[in-house]
This record gives sequence, structure tokens and C-alpha cells, in this order.
Amino acid sequence: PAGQESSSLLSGGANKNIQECQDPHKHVVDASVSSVPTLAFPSISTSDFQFENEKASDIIVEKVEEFVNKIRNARLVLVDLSHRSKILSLVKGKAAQRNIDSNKFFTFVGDITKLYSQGGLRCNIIANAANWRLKPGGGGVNAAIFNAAGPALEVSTRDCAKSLLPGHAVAVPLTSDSPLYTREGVTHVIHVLGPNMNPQRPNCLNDNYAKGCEVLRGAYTSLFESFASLVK
Ligand code: AR6
Repeated sequence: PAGQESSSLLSGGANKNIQECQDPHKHVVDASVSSVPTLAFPSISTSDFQFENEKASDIIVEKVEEFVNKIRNARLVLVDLSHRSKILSLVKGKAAQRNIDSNKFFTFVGDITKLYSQGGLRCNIIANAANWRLKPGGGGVNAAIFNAAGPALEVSTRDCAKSLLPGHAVAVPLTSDSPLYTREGVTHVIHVLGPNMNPQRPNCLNDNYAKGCEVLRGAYTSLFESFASLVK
């Protein structure tokens, strides 16, 4: 597939910022279209939420390394829309400096809602950079995922959680009538709320990067643990 770029890895910890909900697909995850359970995720907070790319890339590589050292048969893929993506090139470079297994982690250029149909990359679980209300719209990857998934995602999301705190994640199963499920083979969307550094958005951290980095670490820990609990 044209989009594949590079890879690398690290090692890390765990937290309890994960919300669980009823999961009709639990038994299907391993038998889904992807033989290797794969999580595709966008860079949380670095676009609309204006978190610095340099700091975010350190945290992504740190958290990915921590997680891939704990998993045996699963892949993580950092996705962005453009070959000029700053966050992808920073993460690629930093991951390459470490000995992260490129079969377990790589970057990929493409629309996260069309990874299989346009990029030939099978990812059975995708992450969303959500808003605290867990609502559609707002632009960015959140709007793209809710649009591509159809109205069922909003209903399923509501069944799982009404809102999300910064640094937390919630996994939502897709119903089999969702185009993301039928066309792309995606069984779950994991909503993640990252730290917000944008004064125009709720809960702005006003340049407090000590807090921001802590919240972003928590967000990736929650995301990867949520993924692990779905595929184990
Ligand atoms: N496929 C892959 N990556 C994408 C896509 C896509 N379709 N669309 C955007 N990205 P952002 P945030 C990348 O702004 O900074 C929303 O309005 C993008 O290039 O979506 O966490 C929510 O409702 C960037 O690398 O998320 C929240 O209010 C990454 O996804 C707020 O934005 C994240 O960019 C969250 O802001």
C-alpha cells in the first residue's frame, strides 16, 4: 500500500482512565478482516487543540514503546492526512532512534476513515480525537469519523458514555450497518480526549505544558489499554 511510511517503538505503564461498555463484537475482534489486531490512531491534540508537535511526538514515541514491549500480536499505526505531516515525520525520526519493532508500529499517510478502501491497510480499531461532549462535528478527525460511521456511532457512543474527561478514553462498538464496519472492517472506535491548548475551546490549559503533557500521557495510556482490553 502506498501510504506506509516507517516505524519504531518504546515501553511504559498503565492507568484506569478507561470506560467500559457493552460490547456485542467482543468475540469477533480476532476473527475480523485483519489477521493482526491493529489500532490506527491520529495524533491527539496537535491540530485543533494546538498542542506542540515536538512535545507530542516525544510522548507518542514514549507511550508506543511502552505499549509495544507489552504486546505480542498487535500493531499500532499513527495516521495523518498528508505526506507533509510534521507530527508523522517527528515521530518517524524519534521512533527510528529507538529499537521499536516496525512490524508493531509504523506511520501511515491516509484518511483514517478509508484506510482499507483507499490505502489497503486493515485496521480493525480506530481512535478518534474527540471532544468532551462526545458529539459529532467540530471538524478534524472527529467530524470525519462520525460522518463516515453514520448515525449509528452517535447512538452507540451515547450508550457507552455521555461525556469524557481530558486524558480518558471510551471504546464504542460499531454496529454492522455502519459503513466503517462493512467497508473498512472497523469493529470499534475508541474516543480519546486530549489536553486542549486552544483558548477558543473548552478547558484550555493556558500553556501549562506540565499539566498538558501529563494529560496527553494519560490519554495515550488510556487509548492503548482500551485497545489491549478489546483484543486480548
Ligand atoms: N484522517 C487522519 N487524520 C486526520 C483526519 C483524517 N480524516 N482529520 C484530521 N486528522 P484534530 P485535536 C489529523 O484537530 O487537535 C475536533 O473539532 C490532524 O491532521 O482532529 O485533538 C474535536 O471535536 C491531526 O494530526 O484533533 C475536538 O473539539 C490529528 O488528526 C478537537 O477537534 C488531530 O487533529 C480535537 O482537537
